[in-house]
Amino acid sequence: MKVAVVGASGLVGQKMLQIMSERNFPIEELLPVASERSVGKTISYNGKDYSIISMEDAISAKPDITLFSAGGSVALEYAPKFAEAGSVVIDNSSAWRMDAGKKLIVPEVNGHVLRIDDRIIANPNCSTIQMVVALKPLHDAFKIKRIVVSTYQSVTGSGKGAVDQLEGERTGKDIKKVYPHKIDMNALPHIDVFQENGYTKEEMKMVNETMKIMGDDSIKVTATCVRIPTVGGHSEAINVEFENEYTLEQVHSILEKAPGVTVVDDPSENMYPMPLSAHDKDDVFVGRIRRDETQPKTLNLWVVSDNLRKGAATNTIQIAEYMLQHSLVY
Ligand code: 11C
Repeated sequence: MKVAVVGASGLVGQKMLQIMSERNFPIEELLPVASERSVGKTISYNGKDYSIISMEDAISAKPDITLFSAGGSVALEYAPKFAEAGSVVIDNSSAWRMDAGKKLIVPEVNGHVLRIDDRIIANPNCSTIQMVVALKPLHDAFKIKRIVVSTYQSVTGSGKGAVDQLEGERTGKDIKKVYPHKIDMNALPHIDVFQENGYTKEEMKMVNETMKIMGDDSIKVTATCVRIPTVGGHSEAINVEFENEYTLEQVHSILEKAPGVTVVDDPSENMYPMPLSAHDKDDVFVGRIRRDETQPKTLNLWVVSDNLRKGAATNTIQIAEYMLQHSLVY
């Protein structure tokens, strides 16, 4: 496969390269692409140096697969050009996610909807991915009516500048701020921009993307997204109400068998998922599984995952792997 990675020098682009290497993704030719100012610089992959090339050169090279992690406006402009050149494009930005003609994919949840004529495929938002991986098997068993989710999100979700801001605040270095407030020793109930309805764009992504990925517009979602000074992954406190009754034994048994899920739930041993332990792992970790005692058919869960891996790069590579395994790349 000839594979282009657009945004190869960013946090997610770098993670994509690392994960392709770990998983022996079948790359015959790698085309790293980044902004004009990075063209000509080198990046290494599997111990070999590669020169960063321009978007135009990458399009002319007609890659079989193009992985985008370069923001919405770049994806809107260039993803169709790669697709027209015959590439399967998998885009990490929000540009194409809610486009009715594009699929929004988490392979464990809805990989089966992919078809050979899908040329631009959207990768969901990180906080949505980990929630649907944990909840889809429970939806299949008990049918979800409503989800109330509060997130505790890692600074890595805002890119390298945010990691630098946190580090700068901890070490007393004067660093350009990404957030409107100090992030160290703080919690900001503000991820992405505020919308007219008072919710942030991140919160509305969790609402709209969940319904699209689950293929069920009847699922009600309400979210509060909060940035906290962690780097290892995003955490979510999820309250979920089902149509049908469940038992905790059934929930445990379903989640233990669910693809991409690891249950860590032994409070007597202080065992529960945490960003520190989820860091650099591909699974979605679920714990604190307990009944909501205030309402029937309702469950509380704590869900943690590395947002740069399953929340971004790993999911993208898994979509590409799914396309290859099902002969959907030509
Ligand atoms: C964050 N979830 O943690 C965001 C990052 O739509 O892909 C990813 C934004 C997106 O800030």
